[in-house]
Parts: sequence; C-alpha cells; structure tokens
Amino acid sequence: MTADLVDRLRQVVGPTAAISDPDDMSGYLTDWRGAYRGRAAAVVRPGNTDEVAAVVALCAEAGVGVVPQGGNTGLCGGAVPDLSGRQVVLSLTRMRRVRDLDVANQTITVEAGAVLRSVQEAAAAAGRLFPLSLGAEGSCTIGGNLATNAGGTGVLRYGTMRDLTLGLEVVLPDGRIWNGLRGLRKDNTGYDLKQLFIGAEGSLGVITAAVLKLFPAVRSRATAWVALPDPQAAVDLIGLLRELAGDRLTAFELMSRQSVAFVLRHVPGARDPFGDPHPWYALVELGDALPGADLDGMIESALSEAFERGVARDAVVVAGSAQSAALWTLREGISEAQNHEGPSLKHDVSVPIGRIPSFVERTDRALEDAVPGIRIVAYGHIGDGNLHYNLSKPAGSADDEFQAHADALARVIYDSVAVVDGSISAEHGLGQSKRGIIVDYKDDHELHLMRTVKRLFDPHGVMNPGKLLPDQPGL
Ligand code: FAD
Ligand code: 2HG
Ligand code: ZN
Repeated sequence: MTADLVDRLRQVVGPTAAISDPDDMSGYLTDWRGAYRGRAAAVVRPGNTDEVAAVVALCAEAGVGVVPQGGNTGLCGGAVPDLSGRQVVLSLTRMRRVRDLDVANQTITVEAGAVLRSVQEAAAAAGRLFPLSLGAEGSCTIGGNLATNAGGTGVLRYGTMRDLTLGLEVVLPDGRIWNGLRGLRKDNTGYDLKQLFIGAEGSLGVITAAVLKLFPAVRSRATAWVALPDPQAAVDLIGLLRELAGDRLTAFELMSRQSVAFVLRHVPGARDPFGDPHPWYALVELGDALPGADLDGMIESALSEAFERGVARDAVVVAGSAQSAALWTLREGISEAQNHEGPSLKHDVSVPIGRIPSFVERTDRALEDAVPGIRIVAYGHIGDGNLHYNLSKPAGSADDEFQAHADALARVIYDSVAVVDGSISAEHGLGQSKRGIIVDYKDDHELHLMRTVKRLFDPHGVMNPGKLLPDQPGL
C-alpha cells in the first residue's frame, strides 16, 4: 500500500523529488533543535501548485497524513512527522518563485517555499521593505512564516504575518485549490478565510503562495544598547521613545543579564558594550523612510530623559551598520548560545506590556522556588509584549534531572501567564510541544470552535495529524 503510494507520488513530482531512502530523508525528520524526531513513508518536493494538489489528493485517497514543511526552523515540532513511518512530508522548498512585484499596489506575490531573506532582498531591489525579520530568516520560508503567524523583531511597527498578508493560495485537504491571491486592502465580502490558514500550523491545508504587503524602504536608522535596572525601566523607556519618535520605533528587545552572559560565553566575537554587568538590557532601533532623519538626536533626547528619571543606567548609540550588527548579534545569538548549556526549556509567552514587570517578578520567584539555582533566560520582543521565558539547568547539574521538571516548570510559567490574561504561545505555535497543555489554558468555547473548524475543513484528518490539539481527527 505505502510502496504503491510512493510510486504514484513519484509519478507526480518526478523521480528525484520523491525521497524514501531513510538516510536521504533524515534531514527532514528532525527539527532544528534535535528535540523532535519522526519517521516517514516519503518526503515529496513538488515543483508547483498543481503538483501539491495531486500529492495531497493521492494521500487523502490512500488515508495517509500529510506534514507540510518549509525551512524546518520551527521550535515546537510542528513540521516533524510522527513515529508511525506512514506519513508523507510535503516540502515546499522547490516552490520559491517571486510571481509578481507590484510597486503601485505595494505588494509582492511569492510562492510558499521562498526563503524569507530572498523576499526581503527582492523587496529591497525594488526600493521597498518587506518588514518581517527574525533570527532564522536565512532559512525559514514564507509558507512556514504564514503557518506559524511568525512575529520577530519588527512587530511593534509592522505587525505579525497576519497583518502583512493580503491574499493566499491554498491546497485544501481533499486536493482542491483555493485561489485567494487577492491584493486588496479592502474586501468586505464575508468571512476573511485567509486568516484561518494563517497560524493554523498546516492543520487546514497547504499554503502554496501569498500576496504580501510592502512598505517604504528604511533610509535612516539608529540603534542603541541600553543598560536597565529592571523590566519596569524597559516599559518606561518604550513610553519615552514613543512620545519622542512615534512610529519610528521599529524594534525594542529586552534581554536579561543571563541571556547576554550566554552569548558572551558561546558566540565567537561577541563583546559586552559596557565594562560592568547590568541586570537587564534593551536593544532599541529607530527607522525612517526619509534619508538623513535625525534619529540619533531622538534616541539621545529620550535617553537623557531616561537617565534623569533613573530609567537607564548606561547606553551606547550607534549609526553604522557594522556596529549595529554587533549589537544585534548579542540579541540574535541567544537561542544558539543557550543550546550549549544543556536542554533549553522554551516558553514563548505574551503578556500585556504594562503587566510585564509584575509578571517577571512573580514568575522568577516561583521558578527559583521550584528549582533552586535554575538559570532563567528571559528575553524577547517586549515592545509587543512577547517574552521568551527559557530555562537552563542549574550550573553543574544533570540534563535528565532538569528535564524531569519540564512539565512542572511549564505550568509554573503558564499559570503566571494566566494571572495576567496572557498567551502561552506568542509566536512559535503549539505544534507537538504544547498540543496537550493548551487545553488547560484556552477557553472551552474557543477549543470547541477550533475543533469544529478542523472537522469542517479536514474531516478525515489528512493535514498535519497530531499537531495543535491533542484530540484532532488524524491519520
Ligand atoms: P517549518 O519549521 O518548516 O514549519 C513550521 C510549521 O508550519 C509546521 O507546523 C509546518 O507543518 C507548517 N508549514 C510549513 N510550511 C507550510 C505551508 N506551506 N503550508 C502549511 N503549513 C506549513 N519565530 C518567530 O515567530 N519569531 C522569531 O523571532 C523567531 N526567531 C527564531 C530564531 C531562530 C534561531 C530559530 C531557529 C527559529 C526562530 N523562530 C522564530 C521560529 C521559526 O523560524 C518560525 O516559526 C518560522 O516561521 C518557521 O518557518 P519554516 O519555514 O522553517 O517552517
Ligand atoms: C527569538 O526571538 C526567537 O530569538 C527564538 O523567537 C526564541 O529560541 C527561542 O526560544
Ligand atoms: Zn522571538
């Protein structure tokens, strides 16, 4: 049965684009962290939308689950198949064309397998900006960005993928193609169906192309690295910057000392801009479409007010791109650096910004009570209320001893999130890692509606079985 299906898939995509040799498949069966491993009947790499449709239709007919995969940089196991060896991984990486760039409409239409950086570059070549920006941008794809509703560092100015998308093309779970590739900013003709596929983690269909918004290119930029006493100071500094710079504030990232200490220890060339350590740091960026805008002046005014109020303890402001890149390394290097310190227990939460200080204080205390000596690697896109509340084992302790606390520690953080009406996943999604625990933190009516939507789109559970919720129909 499976061998027959693999032969038929090969006829659709061609002999070299359907892989079933275990060694050749291995890179598709493990996630970026090596935290999830699966098995598969085959990995197929269609070259166009019709081939995706034919692959999905064949799998649906054979009763075989389809796992969409883009760059495989996801952090919750969503793109990795289960251990049955029956599922088919559908990799979009051959579909990476820019189909259209419409300067008048300020849109770009791209295929789902296009790597995010290549889309940013295509926009820049036309003097425009595609603003989604994240550490994995050299390998993550637009399809994966859409399926996870990716966020990253530009959300406070430009929004998440939901805000950046005007239209989608999707292969539905029975193999039909929905062409919703409209480039309209206004369209009040009923339900906004594209939003159901965005953030669905491949559970409702395979996204094959998208119409995305473009913005004016940023021609002036200033970056600052600021030492702060506590998270309340970060909230105050955001307020000051918004007053002085308005929506020129394009990034505001917060990092605890522990986070930066890991980067200084493990990332070659990383340097502390200050002589002495500080409890918290902010990376601030202002940007403007006008060349020669006095952004340094704006940052400096905000900082001098911040020093006066005791909000900032030290700061460096840089204008050149090399100096700015060095500061961004201190921020973007945290994920990788933490991997050198044993298991990283990841919690990707969001909290209303004003409540972050009390949230951090309460959560840190509860974590330290639960595991004395725990190293809390808290950092993130605080400008939009998103913190990565990641945990590393106490120095010198055993990996498996720490890992045994994983579920209890997750509950400590998520219970604290619930107190402030936050979310247990701000940007990475549920995938495999949170599919069980989400039912304890989401409203029953919402869960019921989500299950109803899934059954409506995918009654036989063809799409990405076993992800998102624990009890979805699935093959
Ligand atoms: P994959 O990992 O391949 O897939 C992710 C999910 O999307 C899976 O459920 C998969 O089934 C589904 N999927 C993939 N393609 C399709 C498709 N065409 N149609 C339907 N479903 C599909 N995320 C952020 O939001 N913000 C960050 O700042 C950020 N920083 C990161 C930094 C690092 C170093 C790393 C490793 C990851 C980071 N991530 C971040 C997480 C990750 O990069 C994003 O989730 C990204 O959007 C995933 O894209 P991908 O192409 O790799 O998707
Ligand atoms: C980031 O903001 C990413 O750097 C990754 O979302 C966070 O590794 C993580 O937990
Ligand atoms: Zn992030």
